[in-house]
Amino acid sequence: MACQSSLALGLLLLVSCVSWSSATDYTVGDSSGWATGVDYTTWASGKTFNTGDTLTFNYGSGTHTVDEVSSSDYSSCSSSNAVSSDSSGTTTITLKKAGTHYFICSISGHCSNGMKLSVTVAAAASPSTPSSPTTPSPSTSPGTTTPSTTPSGSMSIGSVRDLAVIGLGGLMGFVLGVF
Ligand SMILES: [Cu+2]
Repeated sequence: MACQSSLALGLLLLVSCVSWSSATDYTVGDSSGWATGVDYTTWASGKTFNTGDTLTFNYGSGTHTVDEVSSSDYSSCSSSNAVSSDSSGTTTITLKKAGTHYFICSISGHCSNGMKLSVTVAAAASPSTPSSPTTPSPSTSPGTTTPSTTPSGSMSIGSVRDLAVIGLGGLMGFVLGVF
C-alpha cells in the first residue's frame, strides 16, 4: 500500500519535472562572485542556460557594474552602448530571450581583466542547443557508443497513412454515390 503510493508519487514527480522544467538561478562565478581575475568562460562552459533562468552577480556595491552589451561591444570591452547597467552589488538578470547574452564590467580595465561573461540561452522547449563557441574538451573517449538505429514506428506510420487514404477514398466514394 505504502509502496504503491510512493510509486504514484514518484511518477507524479517525474511527470512534473519533465513538463515544468523549473527555472534555475546561477550565481555567476559561484563563490568567487563577479570580480577581476575570474575566468567566466570556464564558469559558463558545461552549463545549460534556458529562457527563464536567472543570473545573479555578487560584488561589492559600486565596485563593479553589470552591463549587458552587444557581441561587438563585448569583444571590444565597450560599455558606451550598454542595454542595461547596474552597480547595486547584487544584480539579477532574467534570461528572457534565447540566443547569446553578453555582460561586462564597465569599470576601466576590469573587462580586459576578465570581467566579461557570455551565456548562450537555449529556447526552453527546444531540445536542440545552438552551437556555442565553447572550447573543445580535451577528454576524448575512444570508445564510441554503438549507433542504435531503430526503424520501429516507420512502418506503422505508413500503414496508418494508407488506412487514412483508403478511409478517405471510401468516404469520398460514398458521398459521390449519394449525390
Ligand atoms: Cu569590475
